[in-house]
Amino acid sequence: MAATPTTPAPKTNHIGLTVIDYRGGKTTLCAGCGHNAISERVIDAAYEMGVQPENLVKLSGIGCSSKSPAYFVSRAHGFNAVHGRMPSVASGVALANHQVMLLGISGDGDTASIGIGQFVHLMRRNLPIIYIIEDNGVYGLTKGQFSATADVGAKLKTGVINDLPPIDTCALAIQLGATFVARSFSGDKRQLLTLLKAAIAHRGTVMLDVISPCVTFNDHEGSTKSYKYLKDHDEPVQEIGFVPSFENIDVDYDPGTTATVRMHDGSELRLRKLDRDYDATSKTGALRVMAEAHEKGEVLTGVFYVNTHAPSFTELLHLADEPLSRLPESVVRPSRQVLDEIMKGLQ
Ligand SMILES: Cc1ncc(C[n+]2csc(CCOP(=O)(O)OP(=O)(O)O)c2C)c(N)n1
Ligand code: SF4
Ligand SMILES: [Mg+2]
Repeated sequence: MAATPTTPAPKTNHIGLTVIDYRGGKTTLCAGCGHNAISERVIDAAYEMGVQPENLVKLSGIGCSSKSPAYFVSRAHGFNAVHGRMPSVASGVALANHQVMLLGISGDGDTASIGIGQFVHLMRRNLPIIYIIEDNGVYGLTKGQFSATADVGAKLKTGVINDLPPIDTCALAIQLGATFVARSFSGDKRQLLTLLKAAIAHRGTVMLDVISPCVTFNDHEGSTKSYKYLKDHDEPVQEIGFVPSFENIDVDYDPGTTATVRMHDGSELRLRKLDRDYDATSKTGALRVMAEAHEKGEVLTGVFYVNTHAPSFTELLHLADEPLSRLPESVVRPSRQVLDEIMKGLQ
């Protein structure tokens, strides 16, 4: 008698979850929007790294990009903040519970226009957060006006030309103190996935600017954030490899041309040199190379700067091991006697 065929058990990650456990709701963004590809990579990275969904806090502001957290890891916590104000909500979450993993999704408008004040202060604190800008150079949700990351000379569909210089969010983040700064392209599956996995292993501010074409308002001839422009001008500064701590670290690599960065959890980030000599541990070197590339109209991608030694904001504050949100009132509330003494001191 022939054996009854059995359905193979679904593949699981090292915490026993399947990729389905990391999915979100069905996207309502336009078909082909770069933001959808980023959500897919977040799902893959969270699955491959074995992120505990209930330990993840997804935060965003307002925009098509800021809707994205609804489309991945439904089992996580989520907070959709006011336009450009996600960093202050994220800071509050990190202080209330420094054991959760923060993932902020913003847009170029949300970050570099209305939210720039909050963004710069977030970057200088090195708060443990992965902050992703889904960067399409326009305000997609409000029908495609230029944002502050649009390049000089970029053209809208209506023929309007941008004559203001862009804010380079990566250069700004490096200058201000973020400790893992990278740029990628939503169409580069491999590079983006590797960067996201390394970002999960980092403890400090990860600022990841992902060029993410808006197919409805900014994917035409004359745009510098279109799929075609990126395909023609994307210049990776290095080839990126990542070996998570729970995998066999002894995989072959060429140490002569590869710089290895050991991440906080013991994982290894391997940066293999390409044509140009790029040192991702030098702030000044990174800023110079980025400025030179900008003058040539190249879109550099890869890890621009990484520093695994700087203390994160929560370490600087010497917070108690037990998260504030879990401490009982009997511990966090001063007694009547203590309050009376304080009041006496004020008289
Ligand atoms: C306080 C406030 N001002 C303005 C708006 C209108 N508004 C909504 S989304 C948006 C810009 C979104 O652009 P971006 O962050 O780049 O996201 P995208 O839609 O391009 O992904 C603006 C100006 C708003 N919702 N709230
Ligand atoms: S309008 Fe642009 S940014 Fe918004 S969902 Fe559509 S393609 Fe994406
Ligand atoms: Mg935008």
